[in-house]
Amino acid sequence: MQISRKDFGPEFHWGVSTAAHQIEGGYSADGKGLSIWDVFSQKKKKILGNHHGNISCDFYNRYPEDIALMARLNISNYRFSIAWSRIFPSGSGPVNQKGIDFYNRLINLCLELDIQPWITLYHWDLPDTLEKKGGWTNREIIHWFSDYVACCIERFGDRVKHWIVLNEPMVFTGAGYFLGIHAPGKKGLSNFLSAAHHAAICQAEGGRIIKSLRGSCKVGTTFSYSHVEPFRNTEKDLIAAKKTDALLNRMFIEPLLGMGYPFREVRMLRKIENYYKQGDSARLAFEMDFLGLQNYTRELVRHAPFMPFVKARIIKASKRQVEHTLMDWEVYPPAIHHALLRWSKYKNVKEIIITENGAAFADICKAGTVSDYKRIQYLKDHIEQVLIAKREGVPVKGYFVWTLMDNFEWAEGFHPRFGLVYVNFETQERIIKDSGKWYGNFLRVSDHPAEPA
Ligand code: GCO
Repeated sequence: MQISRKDFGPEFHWGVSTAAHQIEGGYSADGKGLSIWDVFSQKKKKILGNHHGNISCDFYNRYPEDIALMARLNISNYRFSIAWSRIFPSGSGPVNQKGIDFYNRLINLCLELDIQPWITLYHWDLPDTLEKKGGWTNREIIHWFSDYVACCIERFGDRVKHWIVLNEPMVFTGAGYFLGIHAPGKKGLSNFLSAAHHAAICQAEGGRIIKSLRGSCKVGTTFSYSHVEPFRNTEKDLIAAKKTDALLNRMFIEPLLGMGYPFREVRMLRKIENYYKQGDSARLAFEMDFLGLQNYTRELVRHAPFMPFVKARIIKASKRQVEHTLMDWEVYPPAIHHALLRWSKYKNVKEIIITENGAAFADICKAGTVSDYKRIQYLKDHIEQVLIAKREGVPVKGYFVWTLMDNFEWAEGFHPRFGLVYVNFETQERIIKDSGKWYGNFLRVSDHPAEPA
């Protein structure tokens, strides 16, 4: 199928996404406080190759060049996050004006170049001072987070029309507070359930605060979603898939939609009620203007009697010998279509934006070019699936590629390259990959003066 931007209509939002800790560097510049990722990355053997994000893409200093590059690629929406500890170095208390100044410069430059900023308030980099007080496991986080959100809206809400409260709560609570493989490296069920419940309240609370301070802003929040299927067509694998799906895909969206947590499928989740205070059930719900869907792959799941809580295990793509990315995620474009259809069946979902989709491949830079044809195919195939869903009536209103440029991929360090733009981390040189050129061409509208690349 030959697709073009026109098929999606003029209102469709096309963009790219990034996150502060993954690109900014400047980890202690101009009064910034440390975040849990700054601290976690200093510990041995937490990050592949002992990499860290202290400098990363040096976006803190090089943002003018990067935003100009975005304009050259005809990208008209830019989703980025604010580093909480740049604004509040200790998480709460006095504001760091220099941090505010940085985001003002960034927002103003985007607007000058006709790029709409979409801001994620929390993309995993909690101020470390707050972690020392328990971080997401401490119910006080609701107050800390509310103050931070209110400050951002007061300072930037006059120019930023689209706000995203949280990035993938399942991942930062699951990997950070249950498995301990992401910052802050905590483990265990009680850490997870308390962190998860407070995050679920914060996602709704954040929406309420934004709307009460600036009713004209559009508010959303994002969720990771991997379409889950049973490995074999057996009763046991089917049950395993159901439980995994509830945990991975339903645990945060359903309370927001007023449906509560999926207790029925995953019984251990009931223990989350230990962290309830009066009024919490209602407090978990909020009607967002849009929901951000972040999809990369599907998961096949089989029954595994010794796995705690879900008795299920994901079978990796490499084991199944199917096409996969460097993250060992199967390349399976219909997953995004499944996800869109499923979300459209929920009540109260007004608009869906694909806030992340993309792939890491072993990119090689040869004589100043990166021929990443696999990424081009990946993007084309996924965009096509989005179009199919749109034509079927799903209210999908935007698509953002993860990501603008190669960056710090959390526990995987700088190994997986997800960018449309190649970054040489020694020289900080940027090279537009073939996929970047392709996206720039795809986005070009005839009356647009810019030429990609
Ligand atoms: C996430 C985050 C991004 C990742 C991307 C690739 O979805 O995990 O939002 O920060 O870098 O998804 O793994």
